[in-house]
Amino acid sequence: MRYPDNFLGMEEDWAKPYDKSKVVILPAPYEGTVSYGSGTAKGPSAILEASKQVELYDEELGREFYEIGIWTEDELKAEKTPEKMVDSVYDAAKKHVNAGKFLVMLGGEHSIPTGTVKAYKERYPKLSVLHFDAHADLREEYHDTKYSHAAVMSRVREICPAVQVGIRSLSKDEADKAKNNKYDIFWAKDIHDNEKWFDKAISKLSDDVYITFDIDVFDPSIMSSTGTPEPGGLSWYLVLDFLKEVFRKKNVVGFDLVELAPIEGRHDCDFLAARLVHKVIGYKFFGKK
Ligand SMILES: [Mn+2]
Repeated sequence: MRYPDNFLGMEEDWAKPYDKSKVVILPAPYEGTVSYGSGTAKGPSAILEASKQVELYDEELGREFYEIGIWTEDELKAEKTPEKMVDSVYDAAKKHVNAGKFLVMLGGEHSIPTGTVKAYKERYPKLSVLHFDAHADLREEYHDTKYSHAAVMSRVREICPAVQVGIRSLSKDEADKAKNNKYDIFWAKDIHDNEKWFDKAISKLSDDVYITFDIDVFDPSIMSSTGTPEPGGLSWYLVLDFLKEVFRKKNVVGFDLVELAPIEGRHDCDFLAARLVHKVIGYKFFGKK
């Protein structure tokens, strides 16, 4: 995908070809199992559009990142069922994972990471998943499908262990399941105002980590453009500080950002998502001390 539609809206001179790029941005505008507010299918294009306004220079890391090569793929076609979509994501992810790329998938709704996690698990047998979300997503199935966004962490936990961060909404069944299985969950109420939990959360992860990031983990005051906003979310700097530590201490192999449902006129939310992707790329390649 060429100028001006790639991530950061880079001119052809700066946007390296696929084989010279370390990062692959994969837009996956799928929206098939959404339960409340809709619009996540427009998430990837809104992030790409907003990314044109992101400064190439990062003030925190004191440098630009684009020379590592950031390739933007064409949008993944939406499939008819969530199960087929997960397969399609898996096939696409496998290609990029095998090519050694740092994959950044832009959703779309939160049913699709099952495909990326499966692809990464094949390459990194000791993979663990770090999950940011307001919701536990631990239902067994939802609206008659096991591949619903509301069940995604049940599917992911069938593939590999996970640590869940920022959770503040779940059903009684999900709560019972989490308790009975002693799942590692860091509740928003305990972590939103301090960093004391950072080391403990990181210690629960294996060395190779895949991050799935539901944008609704942020507080709705800074992130209202999402289908199921929940009060009491995390702040920008707390999330960045935690991510920075994770990237320093672990081998983060892939990342997805899901559930942005753009609202016309709320450019701040689209921009936040684009800036987060840029930060993550910076932490991955320039964040080690
Ligand atoms: Mn969520």
